[in-house]
Amino acid sequence: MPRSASLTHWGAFTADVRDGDIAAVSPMAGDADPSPLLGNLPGSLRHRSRVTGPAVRRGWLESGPGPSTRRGADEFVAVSWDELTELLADELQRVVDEHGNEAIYGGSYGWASAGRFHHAQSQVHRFLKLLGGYTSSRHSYSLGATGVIMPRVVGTHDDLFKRSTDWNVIAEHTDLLVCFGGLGLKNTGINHGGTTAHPARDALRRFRRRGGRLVSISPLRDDAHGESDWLAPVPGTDVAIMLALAYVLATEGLADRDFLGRYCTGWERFEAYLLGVTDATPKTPRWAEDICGLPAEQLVALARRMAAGRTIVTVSWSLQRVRHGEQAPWMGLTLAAMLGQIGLPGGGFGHGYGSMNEPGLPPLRCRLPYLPQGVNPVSTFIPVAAVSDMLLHPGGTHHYDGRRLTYPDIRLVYWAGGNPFHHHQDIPRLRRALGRPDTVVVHEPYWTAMARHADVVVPSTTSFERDDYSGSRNDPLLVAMPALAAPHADARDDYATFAALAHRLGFGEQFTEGRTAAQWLRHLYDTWSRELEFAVPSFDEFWAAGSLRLPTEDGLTLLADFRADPVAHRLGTPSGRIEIFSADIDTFGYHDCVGHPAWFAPQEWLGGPRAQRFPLHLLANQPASRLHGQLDGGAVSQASKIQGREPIRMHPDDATARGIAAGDVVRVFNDRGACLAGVVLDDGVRPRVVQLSTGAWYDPEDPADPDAMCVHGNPNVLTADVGTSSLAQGCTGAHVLVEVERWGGALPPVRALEPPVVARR
Ligand SMILES: Nc1nc2c(c(=O)[nH]1)N[C@H]1C(S)=C(S)[C@@H](COP(=O)(O)OP(=O)(O)OC[C@H]3O[C@@H](n4cnc5c(=O)[nH]c(N)nc54)[C@H](O)[C@@H]3O)O[C@H]1N2
Ligand SMILES: Nc1nc2c(c(=O)[nH]1)N[C@H]1C(S)=C(S)[C@@H](COP(=O)(O)OP(=O)(O)OC[C@H]3O[C@@H](n4cnc5c(=O)[nH]c(N)nc54)[C@H](O)[C@@H]3O)O[C@H]1N2
Ligand SMILES: [Mo]
Repeated sequence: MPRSASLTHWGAFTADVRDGDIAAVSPMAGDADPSPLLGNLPGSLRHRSRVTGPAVRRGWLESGPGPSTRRGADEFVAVSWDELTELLADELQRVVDEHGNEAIYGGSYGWASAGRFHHAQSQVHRFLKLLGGYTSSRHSYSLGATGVIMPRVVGTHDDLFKRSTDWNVIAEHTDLLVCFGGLGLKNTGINHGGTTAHPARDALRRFRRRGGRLVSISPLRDDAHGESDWLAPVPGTDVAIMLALAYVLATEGLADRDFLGRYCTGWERFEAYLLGVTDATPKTPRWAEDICGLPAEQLVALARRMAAGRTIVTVSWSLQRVRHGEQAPWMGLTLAAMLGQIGLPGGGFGHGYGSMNEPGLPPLRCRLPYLPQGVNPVSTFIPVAAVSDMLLHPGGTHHYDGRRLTYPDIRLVYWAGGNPFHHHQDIPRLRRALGRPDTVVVHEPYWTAMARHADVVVPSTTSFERDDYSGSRNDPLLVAMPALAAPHADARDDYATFAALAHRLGFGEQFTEGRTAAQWLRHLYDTWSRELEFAVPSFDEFWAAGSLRLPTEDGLTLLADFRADPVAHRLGTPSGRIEIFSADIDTFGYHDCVGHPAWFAPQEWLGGPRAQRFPLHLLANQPASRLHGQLDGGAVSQASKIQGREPIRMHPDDATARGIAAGDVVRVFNDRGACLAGVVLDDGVRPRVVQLSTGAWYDPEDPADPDAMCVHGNPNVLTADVGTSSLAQGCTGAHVLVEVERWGGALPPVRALEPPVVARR
């Protein structure tokens, strides 16, 4: 591999580098289905939106730390690296001395970039632990509900993705793939840490050639790749559909009662609910039809088809990123248990095929090199999506997974490698929350909205401006990432920033252990290779070769061990079995998550009263044109924009009814906020559904007004900041009700990619 090779979360590539920037990229040879997102890389290293040097908000510099409504609107002042280190170290020390380490919020959620050593989350968390600790966050925006419900009912959530049924097993054995949330290939380009194999498209081709059929249950036709049976329900009603399918299986003698008795607990409690014994509402296909809009006959036919062959029920991750998001994966698992094929090749349950390039890919037989993280002396944490709540309500309490948690009083927010203006819901509320702490620190390569809302902006290198290596648990290659270019302007590695801070704060030796970044790379590799049960080349040989192939566990079937021997391989649940009824959850007494999977009407859905005011259901899904907000200025992302705005897809009938034409700019709004977007018409979108992906950089028309319209199309100005339920408190950003109207006024310019003014002193 030539020296200009590197790795991103969406694939490995070789680059032509000219004038310190990536000029062109080619996918790594051998990638079966390279991600189009590689096209966002050229021009990204010297892009005008890069942070060129350390900067401090003028109000903070002149008036000192304290709550402020000026975050996001104030001017920045350039400071030297020495000044920045001194200011920041002193402020960290002040907060620790006056308020204790708990007053630092270091959850710092976000994807950052590929790289085992320079990974921003690993660096910031290690640094803050050595500082004496910080309030942390649990779980992810990706899998907030799953991360809590699935360990309780199947004993794991990780194994559902990392030890899932292999794509090859599906291609060879599955007759029917029933995909709740579809099986879109737009998402399977990506895996955290980097990915070099993209087998999904080819596996689906082989599956179809063998006669396999795919049923895509999704409001969007293109959530299924290739030929499939498309069922387009009302969004948010999948649990009702699953219950109706379960009802047919239970009442037509198609449920595998041996499997339910041997491998599960609580079937009877659930059956009483299913049949309406406990609530006088049998969950019949007719009942579900009124909720989901799919004809009852279609549901009956689907249930019978599912029982007639080898079937996988797979639930996309999006279905748990909504209010009551615990229910869809739990009910999907229950439905698969009723079919009795869990643990059989090509049958059973899946979670996230089509969500990530992870389910279906064989896991490594070893771990990857890792930076030791140490222990956080502070035990206070929040469910990750409770960040605004925490900042707004110090001392407030909330339910979480059977406990009652109290919010700490946060004085300093530290972010490195994530963008809350990308990931968090209800941006107007987030802006008010970010006004509360004394200090907001952000490490960023780019002037994202989060950087613009910081008091202290620390310019980071990108992953292409430093040596590193990376890989992921479900990819066979460890890939060397030699720097492609020198750091842009005055940017520094996060490691160098933390090392300087640690030295000034008196724990430099512990943080660096006396190693430079280059020495760490070698050290982590050498330590790792000594722990392996097989031999690998020396670090120098690996670096020269550019990549290293690691052994994988091929041909897995999810829960095959458990099926073969449920005693020896008992699950990590209280019963050791799949819990269709969870006595623990039942005892929590939550009104919004009971002891068995159940249908709860959401707040943001077309069947509820709110839809009279905001009659369109917006899907804020993952963008096909980039990873989250990363490289929004890249060519692929920019090519998707309409008059510079993020595209919103809608059904032609909904557009006509509002006097809207393709290519128009529209205002998308509800009672929380508004944004502009550019219209794409598509009859592959269910009527009364619109789709506006996440990731357009937040661009408030008036930066001083937290309620300002976003002129660029960030859907998180519209979404509700509420947890999935008292159980998991996961992110619910996938769905929101809106209205759309043609924008008749003058078009405000998009300024998100223009760097803010940074004054010289
Ligand atoms: N409405 C709605 N909201 C959602 C979702 C949804 O479906 N709907 N999806 C959610 C999901 S699943 C996720 S995972 C989140 C994603 O949310 P995030 O992970 O926060 O989004 P990214 O844009 O990837 O942010 C990563 C940031 O790290 C920066 N970065 C990259 N490399 C480095 C580095 O080396 N050092 C430093 N310091 N910074 C670096 C990038 O420039 C970028 O700004 O969004 C969530 N938000
Ligand atoms: N290109 C690209 N790929 C990505 C990412 C990215 O930013 N860009 N992000 C990655 C990350 S961090 C994550 S966590 C995963 C997330 O993976 P997911 O959460 O699965 O991804 P989404 O694109 O949000 O949703 C998938 C599809 O679910 C459908 N859907 C939404 N609501 C409903 C519903 O109520 N019912 C039904 N039946 N279908 C519904 C939508 O049509 C949507 O296109 O994606 C990963 N892949
Ligand atoms: Mo995610």
